[in-house]
Amino acid sequence: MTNLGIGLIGYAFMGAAHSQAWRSAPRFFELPLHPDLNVLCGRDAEAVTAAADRLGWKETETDWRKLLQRDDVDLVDVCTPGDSHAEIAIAALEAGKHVLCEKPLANTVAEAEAMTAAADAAAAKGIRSMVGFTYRRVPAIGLARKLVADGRIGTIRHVRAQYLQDWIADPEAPLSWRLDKEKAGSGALGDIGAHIVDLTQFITGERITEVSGQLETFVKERPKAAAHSGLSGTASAERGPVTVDDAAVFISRFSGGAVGVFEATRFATGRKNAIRIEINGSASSLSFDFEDMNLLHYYDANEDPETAGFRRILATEPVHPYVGAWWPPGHLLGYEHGFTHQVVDLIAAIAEGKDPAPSFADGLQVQRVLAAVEDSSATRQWQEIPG
Ligand code: 4PW
Repeated sequence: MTNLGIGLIGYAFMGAAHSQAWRSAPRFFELPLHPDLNVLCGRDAEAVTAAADRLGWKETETDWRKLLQRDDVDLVDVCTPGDSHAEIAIAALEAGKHVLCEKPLANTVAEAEAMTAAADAAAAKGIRSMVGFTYRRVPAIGLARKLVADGRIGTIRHVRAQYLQDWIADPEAPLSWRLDKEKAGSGALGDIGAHIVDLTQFITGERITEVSGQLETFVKERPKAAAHSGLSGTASAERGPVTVDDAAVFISRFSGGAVGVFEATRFATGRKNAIRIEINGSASSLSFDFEDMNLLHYYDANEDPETAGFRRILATEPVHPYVGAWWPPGHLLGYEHGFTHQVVDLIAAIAEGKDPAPSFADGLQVQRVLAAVEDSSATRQWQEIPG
């Protein structure tokens, strides 16, 4: 079997999640190419070496430009904050490397446009790119999309989506790069709102065409971080400004005529990673919550009213997307499995010479929705999404 040399940039929360995906994919799925965890890249030599040992990488680099020059790297996996996505991804594509880039694709529409142009040029030479909207790969989400595509939901009337976290509800929680506009582009809007924009469009097969939104920053100043790990950190004595939104809410129209209500916040006290999506159609409804991610709730409006009601579908059968490669029915999957499914799909697309989804063009479209929400909040006007 041919090998696919992987170079991963970044080794914090997302880098660790991607590392385990590259490692576990060939252990559970039959793959046309074998991913080799060749190089892990980070700026701090000591820290990246320790991370490489822990996460299973053979070698390290401290300069991503050197990573792009290596012959043992066929694919560059970008797990850095958003401010470096465009520069790294475009350079990698130009160097002839396939690219997997974390979401949101970029910090601005202009960057996302440049990345999409680079991806299109690279695709013409057989170089593939994908943006990491990993929740698409949750089996219950794949099932929801299939039920919509099979016509089981009928005409979609309502799309309701929330992404709720609470890791900065405490006003003394320290500043992380995710609260810095220069690094992250936006706050809850881009970090987690981007996921529900992508997921609702993925499930419904419709595009968001227009939005009216409101952004809010509840806590304007916080302690600077002394150290970080994942979404938590240790506070230092110094304070600094929060330059992004803490919460983003918006209503929308979809291309098929549905109306949408969206909410993304890290201030939903008690909600840790609740991605809640409900779709109401003319024939039935679907409901999902990531905090119970193996379940899809389904209501069939054609059932006998005496016994009709939402029923729970445990999406752990071999007929459900990706599940057949894992455990017997009822043996649940978790957060990390989505990342494994993501690289499985990417490797398949590379081997088949096809463009994977979600593409950089899909990432650009999400970026346009995010920008429209920001514009709408600033102008207090509805904003159309171009294209
Ligand atoms: O992409 C998202 C993040 O940036 C994640 O899926 C969860 O929220 C975990 O971190 C943030």
